[in-house]
Amino acid sequence: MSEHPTTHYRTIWISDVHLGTKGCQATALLDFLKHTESDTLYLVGDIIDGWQLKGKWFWPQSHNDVIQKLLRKCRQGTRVIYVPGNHDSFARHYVEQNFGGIEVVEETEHVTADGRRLWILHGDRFDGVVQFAPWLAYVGDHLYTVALTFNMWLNNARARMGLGYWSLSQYLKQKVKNAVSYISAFEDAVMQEARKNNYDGVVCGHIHKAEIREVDGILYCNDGDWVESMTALVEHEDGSLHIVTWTPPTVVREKKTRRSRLRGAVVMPQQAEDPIAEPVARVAREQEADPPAPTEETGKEEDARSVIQA
Ligand SMILES: [Mn+2]
Repeated sequence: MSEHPTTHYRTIWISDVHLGTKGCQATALLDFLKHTESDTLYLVGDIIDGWQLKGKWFWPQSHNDVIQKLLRKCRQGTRVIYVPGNHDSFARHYVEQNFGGIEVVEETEHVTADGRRLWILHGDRFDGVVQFAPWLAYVGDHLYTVALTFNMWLNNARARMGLGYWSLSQYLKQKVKNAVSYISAFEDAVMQEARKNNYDGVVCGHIHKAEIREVDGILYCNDGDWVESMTALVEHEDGSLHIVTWTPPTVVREKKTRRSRLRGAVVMPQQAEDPIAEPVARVAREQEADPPAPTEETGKEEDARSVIQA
């Protein structure tokens, strides 16, 4: 049982849930969805991880429950708008259609109660203009502690093999530094594009880092993720925006459910497993994408194209 009362917001944004992966905090998200209500709920991409599901099937009951909860909210009158991301780009085939009332759009606009026009998109289209791998932001963090121990072991081994000292922690520190510059480069690129398109601000996900900040009159909001930070962006009745960090109830360990038993219960479009869907969508994006003019730091177009996908 959780001690959270039900809270009503004008709008809620969540993204980067990555249903279908072990990292997904479905139980915490379910708790959040049970205790919050909104006129509009935006699903800002990477809700279902089609990339992972293509490889190894992982779909416990709680992941199904999240989908059912979203559909139930829709039936009960919440306007649910789904803006697919790069991990669930299969859903981009359903743009302008709906799944059980959930509207699917490539990107959209939201007007706050106080009249600000916000651009709603996942954010992966900026991968082409921003270098470095975003996953390093949190992988680096955890790995760093482990690295200190591992480094000792590694260098003992290297010494035995007659090799010189090599600092893994230094290497990782550099990676973390790159991740930090990745995040600020991403935020800058998104804000620059929002300004170009005459929006007052932008709400995105993708980099798993919740944030609200304003730079020169442009509002940048990122709703974070449900893999690690368990965050959502909310709009109150007066139009003010806040990040909610959800403290999950006591974590109940989930039993891995058998694939055969679950197959029939999964609510998912068949295209999720279509190996062509993702490459096609990626090519289409690359062709369609109209990235902002390269700046000095991100000027090398060719290098930028080969960036690891978030
Ligand atoms: Mn993403």
